[in-house]
Parts: sequence; C-alpha cells; structure tokens
Amino acid sequence: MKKGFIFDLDGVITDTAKFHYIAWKNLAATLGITIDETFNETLKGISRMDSLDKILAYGHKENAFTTTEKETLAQKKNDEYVKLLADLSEADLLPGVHDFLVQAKEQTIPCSIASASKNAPMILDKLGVLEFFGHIVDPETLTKGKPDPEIFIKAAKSIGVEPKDAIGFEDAQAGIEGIKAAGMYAVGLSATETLIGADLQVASMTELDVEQLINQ
Ligand code: B16
Ligand code: MG
Repeated sequence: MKKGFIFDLDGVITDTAKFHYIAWKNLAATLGITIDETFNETLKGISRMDSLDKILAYGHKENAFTTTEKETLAQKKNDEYVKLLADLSEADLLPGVHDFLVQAKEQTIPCSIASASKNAPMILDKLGVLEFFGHIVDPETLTKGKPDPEIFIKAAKSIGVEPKDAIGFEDAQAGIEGIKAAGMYAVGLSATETLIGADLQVASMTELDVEQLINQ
C-alpha cells in the first residue's frame, strides 16, 4: 500500500505555463530574441535561471550578460509573471484536483509539493489548497533540478514517507524521470504527449481514485 503523494505544481495542480510564456516572451523580446510556444514547451519544469540560460542560448547570447545582470533579468520576468497571477483563484485548479485532494485527506494520505517554482506557496494559497499540503520543498535548498531525484526524495521525507512508498504526479518528462530515479511510482498527467517511463498516464486527475491508486 502506498503512503504518500508528491505533486508537481505547474501542469498538475494548475496551469500557469501560459503566464510563464507571456512573461518570458516579453523579456526575450527586449533582448531581441523571439520565442514561440514550441520553444516554451522546453521550459516546463525548468528552474527560473535555467530557463533564462536556455532562452539566451536560443538567441545566441549565452555570454552577453554577467551573473548580476542575469539575476536582474530573471527578477524582471518574475515581476511580470507575478502580476499576471493576480486574479488566480480556485477556478484555476485543474480538473479533478480538488476532489482528489479531499479524498487523500479523508484517507489520511499526506501530500507534499515538489515544484521548481519559488512562487509555489503563494500560488497554492491563491488556489485555496495550501492546507492540503504538509510540506512544500523550497527549490533554493536543492543542489540539482529535475530530472535529478533530489526534490522528490526531499518531498517524500518531509512528510515522513519512504520514496518507495510514495506516488509522484508530474506533467513533464524531466519530472517523470526524477520520480522514477527516486524509486517512486510515477503518474503522468498529459492529454497530448506520451510521458516515457510513467507507470500510469492519465489526461487529468478526474480519472484517478485515491483508494484504488494506493491499494494497487
Ligand atoms: P518560478 P513546476 C516550474 O513549475 C515551471 O514549469 C517552469 O516553467 C518554471 O520556470 C519553474 O517552475 C520555476 O518557476 O519562476 O515561479 O520559480 O512544473 O516545477 O511546478
Ligand atoms: Mg510541471
């Protein structure tokens, strides 16, 4: 029987990829770099600074800025991103998420968040689901990003669950790889892409039942 749930945020609990895209696209434009939605797919699950590095490399400007300048650029992007989240509410939870979290609470299955986003606590608060999570891993404490398993191992331990007894939920390929490398059961969430290595893939949380999932 499985004993804990580890959730990615963006693409699993809510979909803020469109807001990341607007903010990165606008910042990139000020640097003379044009990004499109296909390129934006490659930024999913990637940390803020790694995303900036990818954009600069895409525009052949990887050596154009100092670390301090890059920090200023990343801050500028985040300021716009946070403004775009102003109206985020419970209505922005992805289908089936609220019901699944309620079921997990009823079954006393602890939940934690393994997201690359430094904005995760604020986003979960706006979505009205902060109370369901025993812990949110602080991405500042990580030495490596996804696909490294570090974030998932920390997320499991934070709620007192061994990784082998946990189930991880992810929408990105790098995340599925991290969950599997951590030794967990991986549930992939995507209606459009095949997530290689996922133990189970569904289009949305509406297809999932907590009792069935933990007892399989
Ligand atoms: P922030 P996840 C990730 O969230 C996003 O998918 C990725 O696009 C973003 O760059 C990253 O969080 C960092 O976010 O700038 O808010 O710290 O999928 O790991 O929940
Ligand atoms: Mg994600």
